[in-house]
Amino acid sequence: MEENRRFPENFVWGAASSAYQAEGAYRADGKGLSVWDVYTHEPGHIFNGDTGDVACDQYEKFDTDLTIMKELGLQAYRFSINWPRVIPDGCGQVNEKGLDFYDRMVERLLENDIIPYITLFHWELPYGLYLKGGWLNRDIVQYFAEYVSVVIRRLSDRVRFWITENEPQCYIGAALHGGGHAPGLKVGEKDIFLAAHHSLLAHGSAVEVIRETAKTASVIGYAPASWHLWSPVSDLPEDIEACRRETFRAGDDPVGATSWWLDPVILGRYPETAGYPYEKYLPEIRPEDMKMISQPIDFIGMNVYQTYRGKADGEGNCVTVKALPGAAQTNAGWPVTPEALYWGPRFYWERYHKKLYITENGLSNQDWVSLDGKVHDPQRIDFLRRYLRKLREAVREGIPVEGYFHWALTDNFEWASGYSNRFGLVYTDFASQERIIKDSGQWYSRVISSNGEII
Ligand code: GCO
Repeated sequence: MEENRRFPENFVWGAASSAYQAEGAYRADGKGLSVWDVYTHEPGHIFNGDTGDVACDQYEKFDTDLTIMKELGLQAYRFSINWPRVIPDGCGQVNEKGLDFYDRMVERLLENDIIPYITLFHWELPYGLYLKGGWLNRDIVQYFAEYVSVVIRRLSDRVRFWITENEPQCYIGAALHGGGHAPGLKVGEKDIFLAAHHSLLAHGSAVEVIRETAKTASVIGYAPASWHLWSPVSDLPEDIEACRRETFRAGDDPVGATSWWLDPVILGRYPETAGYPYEKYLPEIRPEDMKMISQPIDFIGMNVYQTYRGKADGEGNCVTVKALPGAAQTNAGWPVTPEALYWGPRFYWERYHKKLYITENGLSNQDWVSLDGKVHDPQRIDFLRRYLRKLREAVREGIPVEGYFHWALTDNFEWASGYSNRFGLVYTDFASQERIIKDSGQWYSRVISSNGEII
């Protein structure tokens, strides 16, 4: 009998974006500034001096992108709300025109049977709050709760799926520790852990607001970066165990570690960090803090692109195995390692027993418009075929991955690398704002309609 190559019948196929990377309209209709609006205007931070002032102009061209989503047969679309577009100063006065934009996005998506998955924070920190200390000021927990409350009041009658925060390793770690992300600070260890704690409290306050005020039964997730992932080079139990331990070890770079973010949210405690003297850096943790942080959520969002390879060294450690010379890499120089989409879900499920979505996966590719006017990207198709086959293995072993969001829908603003890294299923001509569905987009459309059978 033909083996069943399909994903589960209720598996959700989508694509993703984020506000600063796609919307543009950085000063339109009363929108306030975010730290990225300011940071990209400061010389030297962004490749080629690119900014997100216009990006994919999705503020004006959403209907164009919606038509493409419909043509691809997308079942869901993940996007973020730009906090200062809704509350220009980050706290206080609401900008109704900003809310109206997202209200219309939700309406248009639902009219086209596309489920909105909304990320409440994808790094768009209001500049006004940065000036009040940003994530270093515990008041941000209340400001975030107020912002979330405004969004939930307007959209939760039609939106069920929420992701509170995206990749704190970036907007705390990289942003405050000299990692090339806005606002581009280099604060001390103590402040990094303080900001991290506040961002976890803000996550908890958002869960509380959604649970208490949403007008429909909400499904809430949290999406840290999944780059701290080791996959075994063999199926030997000792190699698997060594990689599992390394994946969740918060050792020499706790704030970069997955467990630093997911253990408090799911397990209600910070992880052990063998060998790293982090205790002296931890901020004051008030009695109610861990309870606030670890309010139950419904899923973990996994942004998975790659994995290290590892094996046991015979002394209880995991040795990272170097890639072979000339191993496949993407345009961004990331290794092509499809096993990430098997071992990541498996290790997360075994530790947290929480449903999962792949909230980001894809690659940067050297895409351009060929003489025939099309965008041929066989590398992306091969990459996705390999990764999705590994994901299908995990799902068929019973690991509850509920859906997959390709990063990204269209080529967009890729942070410090500007527009030099194209991640889209859809090509964006940033001069004309024309869109061209790439070969991979046409292929992904068939993946969706066959529920994965063609991979
Ligand atoms: C991230 C962010 C996205 C990136 C994407 C490609 O994971 O870094 O969520 O905004 O653009 O991952 O780097």
